Amino acid sequence: MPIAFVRNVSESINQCELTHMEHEAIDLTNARAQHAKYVEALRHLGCEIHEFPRLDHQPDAVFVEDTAVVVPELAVLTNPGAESRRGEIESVGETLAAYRPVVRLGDSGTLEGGDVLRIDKKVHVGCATRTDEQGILELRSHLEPLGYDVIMIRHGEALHLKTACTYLGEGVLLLNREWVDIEDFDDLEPLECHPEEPFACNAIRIGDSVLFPEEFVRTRERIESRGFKVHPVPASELAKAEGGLTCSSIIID
Ligand code: CIR
Repeated sequence: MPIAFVRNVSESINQCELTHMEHEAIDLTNARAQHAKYVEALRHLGCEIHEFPRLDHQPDAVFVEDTAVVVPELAVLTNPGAESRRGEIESVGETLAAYRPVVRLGDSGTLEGGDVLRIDKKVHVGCATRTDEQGILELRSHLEPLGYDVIMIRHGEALHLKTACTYLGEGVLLLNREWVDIEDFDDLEPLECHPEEPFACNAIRIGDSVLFPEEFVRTRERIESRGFKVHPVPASELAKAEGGLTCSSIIID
């Protein structure tokens, strides 16, 4: 059974980092209600849920994905490009140590988990605002000896690589072509988001379903037409903090 690590929304969420968006008030009650539905959906789709302790003084702590890259053999704690987020790492490491040997990236480079898209032994890593070349080199030094191919991908205006694309399974990459180039992904079939829904490329495949934001109905139609079963969840409140669905969990097998 997969385990999904999650963390509840911090009281200080309105002080979150923003890169491409203007500040818009986040309703904490609604953010927590939507987060609870997300956790319930993960449970419904077969995940065992493990909660990291809440960190109210860390505004972005709900976005646990950015703090660690976990493969079956190892957990690599990151050095987030956003300095304000570095205080999130310790509690994640303490918990993950019960499941994997844990290593930590040094502070000469930066890397956030939202930039890491792993498809089996291929680890695609976005290089842009939050992750730099040195961070990628360090991740590679941990993963290549384990047989992983670490591939650097330059992406445009998206905050993270997984804002621009995620893997739906069966060889299909959901992507926004404005932000990422399908040629960077060997042999994958592109499925483009609807042009009016540029943020609709962040989905999570679990079991035989695709967890997907309920707001993006046009892209949902495209995913369903391609033959995938979609499990919609509300995600509009944390989207104001530039968070998508993958950001709010670390899922391990
Ligand atoms: C940040 O800018 O760090 C947060 N406000 C949003 C992080 C979203 N994480 C992700 O896409 N993996």
